[in-house]
Amino acid sequence: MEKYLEISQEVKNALKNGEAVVALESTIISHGMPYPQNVETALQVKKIIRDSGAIPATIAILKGKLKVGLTEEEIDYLGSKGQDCIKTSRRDLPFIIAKGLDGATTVASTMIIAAMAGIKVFATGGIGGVHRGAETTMDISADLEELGQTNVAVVCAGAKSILDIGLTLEYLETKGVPVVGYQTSELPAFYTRKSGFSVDYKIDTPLEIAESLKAKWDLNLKGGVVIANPIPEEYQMDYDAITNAIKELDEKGIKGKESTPFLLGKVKELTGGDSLNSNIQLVFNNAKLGAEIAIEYAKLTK
Ligand code: PSU
Ligand code: MN
Repeated sequence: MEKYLEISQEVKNALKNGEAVVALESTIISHGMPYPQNVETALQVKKIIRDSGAIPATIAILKGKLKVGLTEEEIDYLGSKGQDCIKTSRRDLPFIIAKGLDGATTVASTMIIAAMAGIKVFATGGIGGVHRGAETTMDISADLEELGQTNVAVVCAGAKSILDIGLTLEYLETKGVPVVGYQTSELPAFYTRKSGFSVDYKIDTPLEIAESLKAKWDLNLKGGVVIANPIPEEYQMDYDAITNAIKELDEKGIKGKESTPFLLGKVKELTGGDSLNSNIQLVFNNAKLGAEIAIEYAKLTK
């Protein structure tokens, strides 16, 4: 493992001392937001986690090494390279490593690397899911399979409406992945606090979430947990833009790993950039909750 995995000294020490660590993904930096806001956001997210009393660990692949705990320079490198970094999910890992390339990690591959390092809590914006039309395209994010098998809790703002939220929930149920609503019984849908779908469990405190995580993993019930944290009220958006973005996706015939970045970019364009600020704010909100959960979990498991 040593040969592949490089954990920063700070993260290593924190893990050794049983302190709270929060993992962060890098596709959100390279593919999820434009430069330089992506880098500013990634650095601010680290600060929020620190200010909340936990240690941030941004994860990516640099020159074929699985890196846990990126420096400011490394985040800037990744962010300015943007979409030229290869979006790396589970299937891609061996090839990016063997070729010594730079890879931005998705939720799935970030979970894998976080688990290797021993990190249990991961904060991001949105997870991948079952895409609309998946009945025929079979476009289902590898994030869902990962949640079914890797022991990391993912704090997100729910599932974006570029996805079929109902089918995403069905898939998670099949895989035994609990969907927790933080102080809400309705699953939030990324830019909005509402989706019309219920979460499995409404939990109101980070401590109770941490207790549930501990119970799950103490019992060897393998897999992750989705912790859905609604976007703060003042940053909510309504978005017909999604429908238009999906129409254009179909017309252009964009498929596979390109579809999520295309839809994210299109929605941003169609909403005149308003969505970017909302996106940034919800990530901040998730980082804070991620830190709070990681702190409670660390106390329970010390
Ligand atoms: N959803 C978002 N923002 C994102 C992503 C998803 O709202 O940045 C990124 C995450 O890295 C996620 C990936 O893991 O897209 C899912 O891609 P795919 O659907 O190709 O599995
Ligand atoms: Mn896909």
